Amino acid sequence: MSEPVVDLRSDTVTRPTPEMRRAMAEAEVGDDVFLEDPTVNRLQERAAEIFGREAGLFVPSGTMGNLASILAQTRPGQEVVCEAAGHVYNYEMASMSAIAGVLPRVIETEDGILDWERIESAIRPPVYYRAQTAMVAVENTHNMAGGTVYPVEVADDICDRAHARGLRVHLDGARIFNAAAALGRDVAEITRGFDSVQFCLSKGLGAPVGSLIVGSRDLVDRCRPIRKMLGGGMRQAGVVAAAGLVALETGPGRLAEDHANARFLAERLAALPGVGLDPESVQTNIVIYDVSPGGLDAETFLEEARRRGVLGVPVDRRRVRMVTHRDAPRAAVERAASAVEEVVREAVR
Ligand code: TLP
Repeated sequence: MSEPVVDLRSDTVTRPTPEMRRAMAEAEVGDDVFLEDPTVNRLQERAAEIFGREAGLFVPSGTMGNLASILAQTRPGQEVVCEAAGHVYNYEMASMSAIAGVLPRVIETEDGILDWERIESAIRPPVYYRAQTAMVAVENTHNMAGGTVYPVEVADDICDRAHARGLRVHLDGARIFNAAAALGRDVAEITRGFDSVQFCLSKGLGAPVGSLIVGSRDLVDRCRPIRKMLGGGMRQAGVVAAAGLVALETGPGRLAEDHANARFLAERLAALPGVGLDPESVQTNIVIYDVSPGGLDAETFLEEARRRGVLGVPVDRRRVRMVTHRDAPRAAVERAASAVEEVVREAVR
């Protein structure tokens, strides 16, 4: 029998565990548009508690969580400062412009990590004939920079100084639990300065669906009607929230294993002459590497890897991303490393 495919395209590919499926089958439900789903309410309260905030809102996706947070805190014609390789700017269908009517003002960085100095230089002067900066959007971990983590002091500094300038600060914390695991800190501590925090249940935490926005009660009260407007008012959503609760309680504690597997993969690949990668740069569960030193482009490389039962995604023409997660234990990651070694060796032969 052939071995199962090792799917490292994303940590979104994880399937619900038997415990999640049981919780889903047994979930107590009601109509969440009437605010009457007890499981959704429990998930929202628990998320708020974990993040040390007043309230939480369950949304169908990280994309909706980011957009609702932007809509709630900006007006059309204003600007949002964000990092050039960030998710809100590149992978959300330009929704901040198409729907919220705001203009992204992007800053390029090497590692995805913004700092106040760079942000400040992108803030518009307060003259009536210029678009005004309303918000800074930060991504932690930074996906396409390779899962990089914000030092807590840098995130705090951005929030403090942005607030002093009257700006809102949103955190796309799709993988904030990975950042917390890498830093050995609580999510509440590392997100305390942000006005709105979006985090995903359906990535490394392993739930099938869903994200939360956490923040003040006022923020959540503003986001709820926006969620409805965007078509995200769900009815007996407790069925999925139940899996989310299991993910929230059991997911964070095992992320260190994904990080160790990512580092293992990175070290194996960095040893190959055909791969450009510094394993020290891999801080969490995302490994991005350059296959061009071996004379390959990302698409050709990925096709060859697929033929050997290993999946990743292209980042650009030269670089490939592989993400470790619960459904790819060490043995699977070892197989992935061996397959990549074979592809690269054959290419450089
Ligand atoms: N990221 C996906 C793809 O869209 C790229 C992935 O495979 O990594 N913020 C960040 C930082 C994300 O990485 C993602 C998903 C989202 C937001 C959006 O979450 P969903 O997919 O739930 O809308």
